[in-house]
Amino acid sequence: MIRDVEVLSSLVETIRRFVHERLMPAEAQVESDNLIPAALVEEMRQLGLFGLSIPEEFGGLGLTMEEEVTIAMELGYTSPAFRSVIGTNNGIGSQGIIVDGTAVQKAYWLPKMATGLVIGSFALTEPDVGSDAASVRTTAVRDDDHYILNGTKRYITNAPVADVFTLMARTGGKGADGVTAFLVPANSPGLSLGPIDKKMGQRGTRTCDVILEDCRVSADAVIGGIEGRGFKTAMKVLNRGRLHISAVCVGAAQRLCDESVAFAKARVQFGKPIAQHQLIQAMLADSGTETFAGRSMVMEAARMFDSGQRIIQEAASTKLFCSEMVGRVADRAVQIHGGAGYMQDSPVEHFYRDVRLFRLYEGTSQIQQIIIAREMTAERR
Ligand code: COS
Repeated sequence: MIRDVEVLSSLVETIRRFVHERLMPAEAQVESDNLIPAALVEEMRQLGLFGLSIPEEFGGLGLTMEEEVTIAMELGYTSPAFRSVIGTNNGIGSQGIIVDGTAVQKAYWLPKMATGLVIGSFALTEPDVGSDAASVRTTAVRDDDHYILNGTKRYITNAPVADVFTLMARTGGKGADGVTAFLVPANSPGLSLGPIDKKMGQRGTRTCDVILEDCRVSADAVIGGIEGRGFKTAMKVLNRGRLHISAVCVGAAQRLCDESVAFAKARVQFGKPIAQHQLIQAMLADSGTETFAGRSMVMEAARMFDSGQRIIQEAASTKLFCSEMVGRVADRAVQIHGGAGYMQDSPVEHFYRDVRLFRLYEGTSQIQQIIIAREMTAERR
């Protein structure tokens, strides 16, 4: 439910202007430098973008899911690297604290995250643990009023700039019930970072390994103060994260549609703009239709989330459809652009590489299919 339509539309208008006037002109620079200019990060901070989903009582904007995905679609219109800077503070880096943290943990971390003064990150994946999230191998052993952590976390978004990690480690036996979520400050003794990962796309984003060697954290770093709840915390965080990522996919698909239409109207072949050739029209029509379908799914699933409904299946379906859909739209965009779409100075070239990641992180398409089928066949239905 959107609480105040006027406030939201003015926020959306502000973000849209910021995307068009400040972020889109910097896309080529981010692509070549593999870095987001610090001045733009500061502008994002000033706009409150780090605290979109953090409750107002902790200094955030306290947006509903419907409001948040509306903003995420606007941000998805430009290079995903910009959204990634603010993505962990709004999603996987803060939501564990919001959904399961103690009052003290919320009061300490959330106001700092909401302003972007502290960057939160989420460390679940490991060298041998990805899709099978319940098999976390990193260990946490109690030592008086501390825990000693050992293990390696892999491909951790924003790790090179993070101040605190929501980090899953094993405190108990095998399986999901043995996993505990910790809030591990980046400056904890025994925590170090690997070299920055070299990725196919999404240049300007920063991921790397987080290495824990007898890393000491205080016992009150356990999220919610209870061992064995980390897997469920991670799953709840990911349900929400999957809707946010889906919205970013829709924003990117809209951009690719707009780039394709502009190019097809300007490019003349066989004596007329290619937009008037029916085979090009078919590709435009399929991309426009699929983008609309993705947007509709995102909005409906977000409304269900806001009304407190169980959305495990819907979040997985939306993520599956939107991430696969934007891949198809990007492929058609390159096809419509022809050779020009294969050149590095074309935005569709980097979007083509950038959107590939959406089918992988926060659960691969195959994991979404498993979740959907399980929910459909569960006894309770
Ligand atoms: N939301 C809320 N609770 C969930 C949940 C979800 N999406 N998925 C599982 N749970 C709960 C289950 O209900 C179960 O609770 P009970 O013990 O009370 O019954 C518990 O968590 C264990 O669930 P399950 O038995 O389904 O665990 P599995 O090991 O079989 O989980 C999947 C398998 C595929 C669902 C899980 O490993 C997963 O989501 N993997 C993908 C992880 C991922 O996205 N990685 C990307 C990196 S993070 S950016």
